[in-house]
Amino acid sequence: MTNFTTFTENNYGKKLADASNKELYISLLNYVKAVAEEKPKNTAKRKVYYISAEFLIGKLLSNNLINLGIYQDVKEELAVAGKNIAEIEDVELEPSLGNGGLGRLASCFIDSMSSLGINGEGVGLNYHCGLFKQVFVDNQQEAEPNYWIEEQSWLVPTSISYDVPFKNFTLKSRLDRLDVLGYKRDSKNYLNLFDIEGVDYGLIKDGISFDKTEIKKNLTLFLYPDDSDKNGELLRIYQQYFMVSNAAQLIIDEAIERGSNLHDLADYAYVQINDTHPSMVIPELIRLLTEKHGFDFDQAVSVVKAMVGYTNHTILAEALEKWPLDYLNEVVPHLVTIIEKLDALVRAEHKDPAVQIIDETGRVHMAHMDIHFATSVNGVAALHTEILKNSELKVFYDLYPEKFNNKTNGITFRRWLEFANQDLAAYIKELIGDDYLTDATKLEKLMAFADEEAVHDKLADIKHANKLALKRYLKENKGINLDENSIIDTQIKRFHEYKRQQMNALYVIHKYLEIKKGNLPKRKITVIFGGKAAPAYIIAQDIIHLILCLSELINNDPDVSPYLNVHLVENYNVTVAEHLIPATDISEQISLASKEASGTGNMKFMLNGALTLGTMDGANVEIAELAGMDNIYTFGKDSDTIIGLYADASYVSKSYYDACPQIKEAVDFIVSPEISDIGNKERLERLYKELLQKDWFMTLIDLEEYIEVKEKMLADYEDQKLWMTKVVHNIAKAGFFSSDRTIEQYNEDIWHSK
Ligand code: 26Q
Repeated sequence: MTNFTTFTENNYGKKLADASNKELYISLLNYVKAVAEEKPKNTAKRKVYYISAEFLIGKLLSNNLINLGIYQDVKEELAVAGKNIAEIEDVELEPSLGNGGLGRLASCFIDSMSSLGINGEGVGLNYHCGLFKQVFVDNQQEAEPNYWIEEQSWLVPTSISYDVPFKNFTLKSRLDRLDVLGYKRDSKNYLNLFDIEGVDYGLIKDGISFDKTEIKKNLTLFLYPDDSDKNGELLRIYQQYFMVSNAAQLIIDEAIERGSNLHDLADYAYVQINDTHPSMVIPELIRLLTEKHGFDFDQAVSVVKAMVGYTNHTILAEALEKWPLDYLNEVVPHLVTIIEKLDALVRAEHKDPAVQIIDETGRVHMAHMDIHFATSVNGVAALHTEILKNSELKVFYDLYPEKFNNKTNGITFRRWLEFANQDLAAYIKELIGDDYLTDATKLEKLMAFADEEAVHDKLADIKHANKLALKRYLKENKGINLDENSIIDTQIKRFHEYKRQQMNALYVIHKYLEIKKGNLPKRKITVIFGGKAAPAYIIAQDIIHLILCLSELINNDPDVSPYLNVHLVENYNVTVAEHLIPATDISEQISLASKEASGTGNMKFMLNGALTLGTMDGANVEIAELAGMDNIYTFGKDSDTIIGLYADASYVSKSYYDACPQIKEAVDFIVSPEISDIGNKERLERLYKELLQKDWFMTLIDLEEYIEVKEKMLADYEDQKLWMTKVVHNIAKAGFFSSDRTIEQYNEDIWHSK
């Protein structure tokens, strides 16, 4: 392949210097696609199909250039022509095929599968509008459609198409693919995104509302439409079945093509089910084997049982899918027949009602079906897996102890360090080389520099430069004025009560009141939030509203704003994360212990030299173990205590409010005239009442200690030698959180591909 300059001249008849950023983006897109086309596919006999309703892939240009090993060359070619690669990156629209952690994890995993040369592909849906775009109006979240597919995109059309039968009609699919290029590897995989032909944008009315019954025109219009009503839930079932029926047909076709007689299908394919959203792939594979390939039922079950694994990402009861049989009967009656037979198989073996697939109210427990018919059941961090084994899924662990295993999540260092924090990556390379990009444990070599003042100084310079870059980004794109000389304290993730953004907001109130009283901090603090709330999740919207009101109040108060700023960044997405994480000092990981299965943002911050302020939850526990308790700031009740409180229903939020004047003062401020004058009384009062009367996720139980530990952290920041020593420890020990390690473990213990 020629270099980019020649490619552009040959294909577009233009010198780089004469092309616009948009033209350069299009040329780069096609250049990368041309290079990718020449790469052979991975070929190991057993192919992994990672089926997921979400792939939060982020922008692809830079990631692809880095993985091809040509990022620096292209950057220089552009620079010589007076062009800035960052401005060309800006032209790309971010695909929004995921909500949060689960979708981003799937994207890191396909990157790692390719980077390790594993024959493994993603299978999902190509949502045309994806996750909604968040806009703030009157300090409240509103949702707009996010159109991300352009005329020229990374999607590569194929001629693959299947018929997917529903009760009342059959839908034809089309398959578009993205090339998934491994880091400096001469082979590739695909992300397979199934779609329908007739998507109709005209169905969209106000915001993101649309006619949910027009399945033939809306099936891939949005990601997870609001499922608070029946039509929403039915559409979700249509989407899920469409995804897995296509996946199952692809799996069977590809296996046959590669010489399988289908009785040996498990030698050719392994299906990883990412949460329960793709669980119907189990009965669908069985249906296809029996109806189309002459298997009897028991034969089909034993083949399928040897080729699926289930990953659990949550212990929140409301996120565990239980579809009413009636709904499934309305959409996919042919699958209900199979599910009932599977349920009968389970009943013949096990009498305990807690392990049945179909419960006494006629609901299908997708996770139960997965566990009975999978070879492997895994959690996503050590603590999470222990909770699954000892409480949430204990009855199943007692039945199948051999199936349960842990696979602590990971992140791809190519995107989250090499790309997002180029100065830090270059400095690490200078210190220890860059082989950590393929063997992350090599980062440990940084331990030799933990106490070196020159290294501390350089790391501080890099952090400052990243704050300046963030300042420019926020100014240009989000209308925010960032103070680059402040301590940057960041909480970015979906808005959910269990993640406790409201606790951070109460800290902000506390700090505001302290400043008003004249207790001024040594250094200015900027508290940054980012995240979307599900449109149907009222309390989460109320929390967003409170933070936006606080932001307005505080940033405009001349007494306070020299010491404290609060920002909620609009439309948080992967691109925003790539800017925020490298500039952050304090990583907020403050979920109620036992509730955050893993977290992956926590790992990204650690790798980028932020210190964690967190509870002993999810992967924070492993961060603490690896970095050492001296190098992380932990607080709060532990998971056993919290699980105990739920078990005996003994948490009373009001008792914490009554017992601690600091807490009372902060909570009362939510309905104070200062805030009420700015905000919406109904929202603020609802949130206030929720905290005092219910507080299901126990905000107040940890608030006092949270304030105390955060203050300690801010004080420690003033001792830069101490702080930077901790920073080096964190970066050096972050190697464990490479998704390459996670994927190697999946392959070693579950997939056995290669
Ligand atoms: C379920 C039923 C109906 C509608 C929607 C859903 C639904 C949608 C999305 C349920 C769950 C999700 C997403 C879950 C998720 O992102 N979980 C996160 O997964 C990460 C990767 O393992 C973990 O790090 C996080 O701790 C976990 O919250």
